[in-house]
Amino acid sequence: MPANLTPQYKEAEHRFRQATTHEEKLDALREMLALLPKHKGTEKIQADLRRRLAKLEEEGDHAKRGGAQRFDPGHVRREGAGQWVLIGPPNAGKSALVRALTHAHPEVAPYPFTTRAPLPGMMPFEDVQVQLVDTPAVAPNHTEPYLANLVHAADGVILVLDVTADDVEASVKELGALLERARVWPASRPSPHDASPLLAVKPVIAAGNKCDLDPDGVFGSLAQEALGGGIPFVSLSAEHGAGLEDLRPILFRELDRIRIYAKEPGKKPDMEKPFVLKRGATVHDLARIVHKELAERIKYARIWGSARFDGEQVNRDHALADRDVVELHA
Ligand SMILES: Nc1nc2c(ncn2[C@@H]2O[C@H](COP(=O)(O)OP(=O)(O)OP(=O)(O)O)[C@@H](O)[C@H]2O)c(=O)[nH]1
Ligand SMILES: [Mg+2]
Repeated sequence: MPANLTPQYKEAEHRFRQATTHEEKLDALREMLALLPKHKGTEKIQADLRRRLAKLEEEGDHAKRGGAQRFDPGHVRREGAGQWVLIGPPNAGKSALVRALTHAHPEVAPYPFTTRAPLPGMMPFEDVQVQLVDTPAVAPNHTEPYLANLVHAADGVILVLDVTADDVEASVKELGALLERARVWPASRPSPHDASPLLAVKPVIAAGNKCDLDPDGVFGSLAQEALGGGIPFVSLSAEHGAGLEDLRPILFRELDRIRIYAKEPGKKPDMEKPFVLKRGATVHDLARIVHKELAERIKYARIWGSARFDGEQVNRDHALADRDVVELHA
């Protein structure tokens, strides 16, 4: 039986996926449960949401009993156009990659378990910034339990592999198990039938690092084979720079975001700092992030870019396109 989920429910679900704090998650989940149509076709979803809610409430109680708020390494505040979390076995080059692509300076060292806590850095791409989060290694019996939360809340996941390592296949299995614990499903693979609404479908890509030690690409091909189909694979060298410029645009594109330049009537648009929205966002969505109050009053917009002609007037439900210049009219 189809679940017939309403747009309001889907909006709450979207908020749940975007939530990074415990309170935001609880709020969104309670709303999802309240808005879920209650019938036979949604029984499984109801049970799933209730279970998750009970777990979150219990975690909240624990935190309260623990007194003052503790630093939670399982939450890194999302900044910029979107957040990618890098996961991989020890020594794969996760920190070297974050160092090469962002202004952050995580420690890079030739021994395992160098990185002890998540560390975010911002990667410039054209006129936006994309957040990359370096993390401690994933290894049997050594994986930090909070990594599953971090991966679940991210907008995308980069599996970093040293293609020359002799245990690539075991590492891929370990990473697959972490994705499963995190309830993450790679967007590029066909969704499983009867998927739980709490399964987070998001881009998962692989970075085949240390390609400088693999001139014929033989190890790279083996790593790709170990990953199986449906995971985009970028061959690169974090230390020597090969492939990095291929990776940047992929990291922005896979987030499925659009950049919008706002303009006031009679003035030039601000081409320096675009607003970043989900693909499919409308004039009304833009108004909401420009100014909440404005969103209620917005009547129409003029668009330069994807419009049929410059300055075309469109209504508030019009879907915007990447790099549109938009003038909002209340
Ligand atoms: N040849 C080569 N060595 C690399 C490359 N990237 C990283 N390394 C080396 O690999 C070792 C591990 O790099 P890190 O960036 O510390 O690896 P990590 O995945 O962060 O490791 P942990 O924090 O221990 O999990 C270091 O000695 C780096 O110099 C690369 O592209 N080519
Ligand atoms: Mg590291």
